[in-house]
Amino acid sequence: MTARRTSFIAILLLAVITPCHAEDGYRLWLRFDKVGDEHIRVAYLRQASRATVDGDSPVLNTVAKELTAGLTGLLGQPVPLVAEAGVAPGLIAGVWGASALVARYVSQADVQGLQPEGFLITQKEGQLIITALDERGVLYGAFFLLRHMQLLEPVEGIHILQNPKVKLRVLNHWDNLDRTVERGYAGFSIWNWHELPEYLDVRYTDYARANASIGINGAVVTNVNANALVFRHDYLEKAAALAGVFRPYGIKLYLTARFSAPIELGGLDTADPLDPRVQQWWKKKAEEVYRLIPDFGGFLVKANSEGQPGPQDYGRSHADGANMLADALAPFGGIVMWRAFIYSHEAPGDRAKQAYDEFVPLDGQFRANVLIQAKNGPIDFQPREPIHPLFGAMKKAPLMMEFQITKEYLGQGTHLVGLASLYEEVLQADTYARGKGSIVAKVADGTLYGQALTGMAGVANIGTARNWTGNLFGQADWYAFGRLAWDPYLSADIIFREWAEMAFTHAPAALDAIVWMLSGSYETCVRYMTPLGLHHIMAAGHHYGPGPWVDNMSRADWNSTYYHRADEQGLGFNRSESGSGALLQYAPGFRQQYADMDKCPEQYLLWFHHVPWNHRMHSGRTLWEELCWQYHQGASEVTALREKWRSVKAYIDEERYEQVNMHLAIQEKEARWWRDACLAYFKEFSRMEIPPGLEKPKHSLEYYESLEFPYAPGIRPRW
Ligand code: BDP
Repeated sequence: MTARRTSFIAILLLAVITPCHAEDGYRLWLRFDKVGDEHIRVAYLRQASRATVDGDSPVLNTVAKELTAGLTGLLGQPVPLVAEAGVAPGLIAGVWGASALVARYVSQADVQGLQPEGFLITQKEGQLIITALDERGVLYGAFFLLRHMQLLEPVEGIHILQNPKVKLRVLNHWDNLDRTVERGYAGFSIWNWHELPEYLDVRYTDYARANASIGINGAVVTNVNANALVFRHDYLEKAAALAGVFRPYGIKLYLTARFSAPIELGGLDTADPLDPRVQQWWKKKAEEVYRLIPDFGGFLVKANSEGQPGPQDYGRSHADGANMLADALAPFGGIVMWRAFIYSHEAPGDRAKQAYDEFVPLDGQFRANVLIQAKNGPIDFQPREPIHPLFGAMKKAPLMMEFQITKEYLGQGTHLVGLASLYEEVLQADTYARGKGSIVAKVADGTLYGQALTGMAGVANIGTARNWTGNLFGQADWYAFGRLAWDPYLSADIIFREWAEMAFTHAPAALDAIVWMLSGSYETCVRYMTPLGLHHIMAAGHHYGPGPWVDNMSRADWNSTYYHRADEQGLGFNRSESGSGALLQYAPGFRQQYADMDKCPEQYLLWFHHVPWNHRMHSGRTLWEELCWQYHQGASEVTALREKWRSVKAYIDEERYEQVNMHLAIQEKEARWWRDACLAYFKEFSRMEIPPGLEKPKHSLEYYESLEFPYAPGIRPRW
């Protein structure tokens, strides 16, 4: 090959892989750029160059809008909406039973197996049909088809029937009415209460469509640390305006209910759930809410936890409190999501045991429209926790999984950590509640005990940042949550690939690299933050960065030292039978795996055991050596992440490339900070040196302890 030809080919190649316009991440995974592969584009054109949406309603109009816009983008030419696709091949969407046009092609037998919100996509007599038993199903079918095409999958002979496995797929916004976001790392709240209800920011619509595209059907728009004010009529009108934007996208609006609202807002002298005046206040409030928002979803409640008011203030139980609210909502079809994230003021024994101790005895006492919402682990969204003992233990009340999408304890806004791996690990974990195979996904979808009402919640990572999530890769976590709420059995790697392909590129080399980054990043983060079952060793307050030395908080169980229990003998929290006994809250099959220090899977070793520093690990290293090794390994894996990202530069637009690049540089620095600060601290107890070949901490322990971060999100500067 001549030099001229080589350089010509190089220029050509460059032209093909160099994106022509800058991107800022706003479009998320819904970019719908023209399909580059001509064969595939022509095949799509043959089938979907025109579309008919049979029916006229807000949701079906959304279907029409999304299909025509998405297809127009993908096909690179206007895809008109026609009255009837008719003779020539086209796309038809409509509700089965309501659409005569759909009925022409799809029989009763074809829709066997469809459930509410599920959809069928099939090809009949040259027509591509999307149908469902209800409008939401058609909407999800439309978005599924668009994703299918974004992923360049063939439509020829397509036949897909899907039902959501979980009924309530809900984002929890920890957004305050003053627009600050508790544990939010992407700017301020997107809800502009000041300008609502008149001004409807286009973001509300874009937010709703992003959610609908992944099957999310509910949004709690206010913080669990709730403000009663949101139930004042003017606020409710504002909330109603938001609900109006969400409705055509199949999303219900929910609010957090402050338990003491009857006092603060209603002027009563009590919020006792058994007091008829209190019950009446909530009933009236529910009526008012439903007058304004006829499809209002219900309440999310944090009660008697971290200082929030609750039924126990009046000597009543969680069931009394939840049922009172459930009764107020029941006439309108509303539900209560009652949180199990509670730990008492008195802080007795092991905090990990408290939710189980309080909730299991109440199982069977909750109304049918109450779900118990539990975090994935028994403490608090730590980088890695064993599953919450409530999973599998609540046999009657539906247990709703709460994942954190915002990365409060996993690097906040600066770290790339693919949370789908964490979610997958939890959902695939075996509770052994009904023998082997009783995995958490079966609790989530209700099949373990046959619960009809099921739900999954994710604490949102969305804010005013132009790219929605601040850290661009946070979009993958939002996406993953939606996909897993729809189907908790999906694998993380499939989700990573879908997202990377839609958000970035089809180029195999780049795609492999991005998926590689995402799929290893969770383990990496655990290694440089809390390896081997360590937990809750972050800095106090803002939770940014390491703080294993924290020991002066007002509550014992807010201190890191309470959790790691480092001493001259060893490290870790003995939760076995000889310790706090937390392990006994799990089913026998589960217990067996963790009871013996020598056999306990090492990822949870220090969660369940206090382990001598010279304990021999599976690797042959001592605990101390292994700890050092894990921290170093984690930090060096971040360096590898950075290198990998560099390898995709040619395939990514400059703007997003740089966004990620800058964050990775911070992550690398912070991973080393975690490593060095933690090892400098634990070294004081092990009294052993950092093993040869591994870097020693850069600074003294005093240095790490002295660091302050007045600018960290979630803290008010003191100066
Ligand atoms: C903790 C957060 C705190 C939340 C709490 C909760 O630090 O801000 O209010 O969880 O879930 O992790 O209620």
